[in-house]
Amino acid sequence: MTNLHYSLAGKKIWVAGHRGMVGAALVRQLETIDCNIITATHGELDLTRQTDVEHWMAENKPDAIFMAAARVGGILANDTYPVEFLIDNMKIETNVFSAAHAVGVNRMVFLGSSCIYPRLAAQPMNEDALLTGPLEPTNQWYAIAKIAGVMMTQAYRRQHGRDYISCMPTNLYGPGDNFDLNESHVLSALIVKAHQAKEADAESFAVWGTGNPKREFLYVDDLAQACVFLMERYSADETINVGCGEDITIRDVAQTVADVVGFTGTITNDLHKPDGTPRKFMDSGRINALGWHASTSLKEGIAKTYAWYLEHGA
Ligand code: GFB
Repeated sequence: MTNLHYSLAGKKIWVAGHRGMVGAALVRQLETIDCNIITATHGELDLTRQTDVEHWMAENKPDAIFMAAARVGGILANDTYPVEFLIDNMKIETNVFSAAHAVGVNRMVFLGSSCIYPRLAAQPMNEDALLTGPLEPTNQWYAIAKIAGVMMTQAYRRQHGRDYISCMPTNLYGPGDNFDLNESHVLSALIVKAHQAKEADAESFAVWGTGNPKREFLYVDDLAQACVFLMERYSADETINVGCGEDITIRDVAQTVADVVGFTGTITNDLHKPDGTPRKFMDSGRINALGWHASTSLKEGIAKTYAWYLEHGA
């Protein structure tokens, strides 16, 4: 285990995006630590409005920030709303970074996404792959905004000595996920589809695309634990991957979801929908070497997410 670099004990910690799946998991993780968590709902603070962010930051002056606020979505949402995925995320990042620096916030973890890497990067992808090739067209807008966020951490480190870092989570799922079939990521969508097919006693449900792409899935509470680990123990310019160390085809994860949900029918393919990146399996060797590993298996994570969905979403 690498040494403690920054202690959260007694600090005022802002979780930006606390109502999202990642933000809520970060709050759960931080509640196990003696620190003062501050949050702001979208109604209290619109992060796309610069002066509002400046006023809020000056009033609240957090010691450290987990920057988990973003406009997020699955492949269809990204491909449908390029303006929002690029502009809203650029505004949010620019406003938070500049206002944080202006009031002297010296510690931040910025959360990116594995889609920042080139569409056909060598697999598994390590951090050196960044900006070495063309992006996946379906989410290039979000990827550019997230790459800009990585560059913002590096710019503030270099020019102002701010101890800001960025991390690159792989595909995430878990409690608090988005279960809207048009906006959501694949795993939450498959849970909804398998559940609805079971309830309707349907013969089948459809996955988008061929089912051949592979994805790496990290349970969101494992990510939150990794983010706290990095806040406390990582300080460098380079971004750092956060993955679970194995990936799976969409076809196989759909079958795993069906098994967990208890749907025994067949799984078909909707070939009118895009496959997206063929594979985006990350090399998480650097964070593993620091002492963090994912701990929730895919089947266990799906079961926990399905239980949450039944309690809150279905
Ligand atoms: O999770 P997902 O929407 O986004 O899709 P990406 C992953 C794969 O699942 C694609 C297939 O190959 C989809 O074709 N898929 C199958 C489905 N059935 C479904 C379904 O019902 N819904 C969805 N959504 N997919 C995202 C980026 O890429 O990865 C985001 O667009 C972000 O910006 C996220 O970076 C982590 O994994 O393809």
